[in-house]
Amino acid sequence: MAITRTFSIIKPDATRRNITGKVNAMIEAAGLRIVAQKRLQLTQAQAEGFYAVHRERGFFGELVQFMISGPVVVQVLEGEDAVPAYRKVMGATNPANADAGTIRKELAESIEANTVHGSDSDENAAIEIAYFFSQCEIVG
Ligand code: RTP
Ligand code: MG
Repeated sequence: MAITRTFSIIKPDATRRNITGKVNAMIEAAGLRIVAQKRLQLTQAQAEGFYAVHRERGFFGELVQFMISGPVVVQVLEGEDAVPAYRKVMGATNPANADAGTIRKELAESIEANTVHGSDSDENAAIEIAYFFSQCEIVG
């Protein structure tokens, strides 16, 4: 296994409920290191650009509105096989289907307000990290 990076967003449902620390504690307990982090209010254009792959899906408009409904925390996580490691601790997209002990099972409100985003491949992680962070903001 190799030390790699993934990109994470703590979504507006979590900032609204003031539970970003709980999410970070679960990330760190899973052995991942937060090597970059900042709180942002996404613009509609930023959210649409970030989720461009979902443009044709029925939930795109609602997803974008949700993602700009409050602040988010964007993060770079580092660890052994970080992409699958983070998806494991996130749990299934729909919290109703997520395993016990995962972030979405323990904290998420619904399939949309599901508390966190995590990259789905190393290739997309690199693209998503570059969308929000410059090299000098990431301290491994
Ligand atoms: P994410 O990209 O946020 O890490 O989540 P994911 O891979 O588990 O899910 P994905 O299929 O990429 O969907 C992106 C986000 O869109 C919202 N969603 N809503 N209403 C719906 O049926 C629906 N399906 C997906 C979720 O917020 C999901 O995280
Ligand atoms: Mg996804």
